[in-house]
Amino acid sequence: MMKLYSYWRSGTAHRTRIAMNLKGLDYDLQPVDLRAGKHKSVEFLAKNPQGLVPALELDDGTILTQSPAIIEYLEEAYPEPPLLPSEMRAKAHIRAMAAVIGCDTHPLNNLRLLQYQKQYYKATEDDIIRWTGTWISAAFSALEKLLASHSPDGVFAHGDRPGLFECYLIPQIYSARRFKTDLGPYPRLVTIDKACHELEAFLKAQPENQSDAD
Ligand SMILES: N[C@@H](CCC(=O)N[C@@H](CS)C(=O)NCC(=O)O)C(=O)O
Repeated sequence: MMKLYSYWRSGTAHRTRIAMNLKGLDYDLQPVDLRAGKHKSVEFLAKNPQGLVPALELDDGTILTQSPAIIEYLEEAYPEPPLLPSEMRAKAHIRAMAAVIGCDTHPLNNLRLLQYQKQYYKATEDDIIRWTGTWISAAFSALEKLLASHSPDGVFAHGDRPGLFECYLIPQIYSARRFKTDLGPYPRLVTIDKACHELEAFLKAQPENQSDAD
């Protein structure tokens, strides 16, 4: 069985768990305690020299890293059900919206950046909330507009099922709530979040439902 190296509150591990659940894949969850610094251990660095979760160990021992690469691998190795639309332009729009979160938002709010700001710039909790809120709000404002122009109908970003975009969005909304970002201006995103939380694949991936959650 595939092994997923994960941390319950990691947004990137969360998005990978959702993708695996949407595809109905079984995996053995291997918790890596970020707060205890286990991602910097010799054992874990041998699996991922970047010292970041997630990492996915395949049945033959191959280790994949970087959640976008892992999810693209899963999409190719297990095409059904697809996470991406088949039409090329629709696919590009979905990938772009996922990248708003994956490339331009999550990295700015990651644990190591926040720890660095606290250590070297003496950032307070208020500073951190302002920082994270700034980038989350910028992304969510753009996503509301992108969804309105690319997917004006229905609940999800494409069709009547969640896919790649929702894998990225739901962990980012979880993080936005954690950092006290006001979600009032983003009604479509909140509607998508609500609809996803009625689905088993998302509930099973929720941080609080992980074996290493505290
Ligand atoms: N681009 C990477 C980012 C992975 C990443 O930043 N993981 C975080 C958890 S969400 C982590 O391991 N952080 C450890 C740290 O910041 O020290 C991916 O998508 O897999």
